[in-house]
Amino acid sequence: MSEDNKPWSREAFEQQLREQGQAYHIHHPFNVMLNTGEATPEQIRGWVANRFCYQVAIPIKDAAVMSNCTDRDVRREWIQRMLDHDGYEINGVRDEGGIEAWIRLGLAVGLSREEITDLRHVTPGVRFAVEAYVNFARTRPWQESVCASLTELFAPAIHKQRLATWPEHYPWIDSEGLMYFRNRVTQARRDVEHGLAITLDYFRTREQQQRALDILNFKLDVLWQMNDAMAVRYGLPGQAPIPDRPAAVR
Ligand code: AHQ
Repeated sequence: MSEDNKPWSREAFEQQLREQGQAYHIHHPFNVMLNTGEATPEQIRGWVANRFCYQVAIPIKDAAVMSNCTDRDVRREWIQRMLDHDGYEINGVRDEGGIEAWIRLGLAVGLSREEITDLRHVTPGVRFAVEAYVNFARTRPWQESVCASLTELFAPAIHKQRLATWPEHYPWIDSEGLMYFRNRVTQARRDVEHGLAITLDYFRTREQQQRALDILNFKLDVLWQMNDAMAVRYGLPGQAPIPDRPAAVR
């Protein structure tokens, strides 16, 4: 078997996955603008309102993973992701969940609950990228969707970057609004540990390992495209925004 066809060792495969972080949306100019203090309140409100479309899709995506997953042990762990986002009240223990925390972020940046939850500000490019991710999870083997979630290998860094920079750059945003990012640092680490073990176990041949890298790059495209769409709609430093398309008469 030529070197090119030999499977990578578990460690080398993990390293290949981690190297995809060079294309993570932490490096997108729109995110750089947000986290270096160059964003206007309108650009921040646009980002929060558009990212809500992604946040509410996560438990839908995870329910699609669950519906395809025949492994009870995996489902017992995976369901925690849905609870983290939707919240829960079990035997008197209550957690409002990440979606509610994201709404609080929206209120803290000056959006109303209604304009967040009715998705009126979501641009077509964000909507299509989110739908591509949900449809991937609905139609692909559950192990491939687990692999797609591994962009969260790089997520603690971006949440910590926001927590480190937003209070200084945007003192007008109540720090309570940043609770979502605080919670995600530990949740993302726990999710990635589970998802990475499944991925390293499932993708064994070199061809399968290459497929895993391709899946991760599909998800990196989803995140990158959301930022592209927000940059077009809300502008970048020195780049004028392009207004919403005319509202269809519904
Ligand atoms: O808040 C995020 C989240 O709950 C998830 C779930 C996970 C998945 O299943 O694909 N990915 C993800 C991400 C969240 N936040 C993004 C951010 O930049 O705030 C990062 C994103 C990810 O890295 O995929």
